[in-house]
Amino acid sequence: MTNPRRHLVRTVAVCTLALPALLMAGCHTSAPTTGGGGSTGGGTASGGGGTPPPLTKKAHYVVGFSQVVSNNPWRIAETNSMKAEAAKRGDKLIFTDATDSEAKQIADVTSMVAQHVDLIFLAPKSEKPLAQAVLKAKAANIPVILLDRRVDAAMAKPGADYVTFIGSDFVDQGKRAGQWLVKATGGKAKIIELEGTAGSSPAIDRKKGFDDVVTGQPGMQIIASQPADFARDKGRQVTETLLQAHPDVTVVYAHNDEMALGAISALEAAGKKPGKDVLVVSIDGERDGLQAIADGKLNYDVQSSPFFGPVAFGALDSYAGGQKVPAGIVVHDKAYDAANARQEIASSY
Ligand code: GYE
Repeated sequence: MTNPRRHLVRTVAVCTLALPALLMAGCHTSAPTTGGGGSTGGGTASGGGGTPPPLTKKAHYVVGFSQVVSNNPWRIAETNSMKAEAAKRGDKLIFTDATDSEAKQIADVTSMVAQHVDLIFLAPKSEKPLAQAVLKAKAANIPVILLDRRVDAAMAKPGADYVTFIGSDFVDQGKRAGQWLVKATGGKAKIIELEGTAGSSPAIDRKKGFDDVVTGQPGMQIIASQPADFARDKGRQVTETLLQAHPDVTVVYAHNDEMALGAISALEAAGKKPGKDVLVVSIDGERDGLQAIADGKLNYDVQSSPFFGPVAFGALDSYAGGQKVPAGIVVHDKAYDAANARQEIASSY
């Protein structure tokens, strides 16, 4: 079976080599690059076989964008990027917000299928339930491009059941957060980990990348790890509860900025100084996150770029033009700390 992560790793290596001009546009900092390879063969809708449905080249397209939720700046920046790119091209974007509900997101995709859109951009909530939505679209002969989260590769495969996955290397993001902490703490830490939405690819992979680094450090220990749904309020509530059982915590690692910001409030309410008594590391690079670094409350933030519009529509064009679209298009992310956060605030979201 093809391992999607291998596509992602290969991607980085081929980024600087000759690639279609449209996709090369993503080969600089914080924008997507290309890699991997699609499979070919006869089509089935059961998953794991054939090729994605074809897309006929047109002057203008009607496309769906199924967003998972709109409760934070990262999601809003992504939506704005998709809407702006569609408007610039004169394409029609049918937008839906699943309000973080898997059932609603499946219904949203089903409704796009019923409207016979040309292609569906899907930012799936979780890996398994949303694989079904991908297969439904495939059965209706509508190609899908996944944005920012994957679906389970055993249920639906890039290059076969859907065109491609465009997004960050989440394992690497978690690893970078862990490596920074090893340096900052000299390998000594008691860590609370706030996980993203259970069953979502960034939560699974950001945990894996980070935990792998920590496991190799005898003086570092994850004393509690719990989902807080990528949400600020939940991040605050979960941290509040965990602090009662673990007042000896020295680090909070959050899978996104929103949860880190919630944790910062909880730490302050408990009389601790976030960024000093308890180090806080996170992922995303929202404006509020960068401001928290400038304020000395967040220590390190690995970027996860939400600006998918140009690359998403670039991949659509390549696919419609009959070019081979790689199975994975990886976003390259930078990182923020006290040395650069302040000057990045103005251009953040
Ligand atoms: O980090 C988080 C969001 O899927 C990469 O989801 C995305 C993550 C992002 O809600 O803030």
